[in-house]
Amino acid sequence: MKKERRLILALDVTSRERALALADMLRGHFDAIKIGYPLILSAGLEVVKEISDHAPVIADLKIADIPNTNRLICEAVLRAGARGIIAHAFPGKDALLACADSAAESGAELYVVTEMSHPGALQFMAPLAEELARLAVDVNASGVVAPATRPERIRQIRSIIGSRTIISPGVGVQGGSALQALEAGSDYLIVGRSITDAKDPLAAADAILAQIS
Ligand code: BMP
Repeated sequence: MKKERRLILALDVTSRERALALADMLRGHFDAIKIGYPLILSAGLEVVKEISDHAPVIADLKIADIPNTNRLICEAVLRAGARGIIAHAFPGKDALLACADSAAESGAELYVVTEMSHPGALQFMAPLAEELARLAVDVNASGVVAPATRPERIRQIRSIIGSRTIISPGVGVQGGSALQALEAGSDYLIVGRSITDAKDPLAAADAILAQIS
């Protein structure tokens, strides 16, 4: 992923046609497009390749299984054309290493979830987030996912992961501020509904770009 716009589009729509139309309309506004279960389960795995024609795809499958299953999931989605994958660290080092190895074999990026952006993440994830970030460093992940809704946590996680990449969801609909997340040390903002559900997605994307540039 080339750091130009500092924006990643979360394309959580369930229609292949709508997804492709948005990817086309918003071409050049994002450094990558993140797609996950909503689109892949609705449109099929081939949609990874189709979206890749517009921007590098990060497959957000939040992989969280035993090492062998993790490897099979990673290989399937990387073979389909994903350039990045997102995995959970809580299943432990061996499970996360399976993802790291698969990503490395494909020259793809691995992002590890630390603390999620929604309120419920405070229940189980927040107390473990720093250990999860350390595990991301241990397996040599490209970066981590850290919440734009809690910029102070981005700052803390940055102090653990050094120069690795931080990608941050939670801007807009979830209440996070784009500027505050970047100021706290995030490299890329992940933005979905504020753009995809807007009457004019192009204008909404331009407005965020203007705000952060
Ligand atoms: P939205 O901007 O519409 O809230 O979308 C945020 C995107 O980031 C969604 O795809 C969601 O699954 C993802 N995400 C998140 O919101 N918080 C996290 O902690 C991790 C995520 O991947």
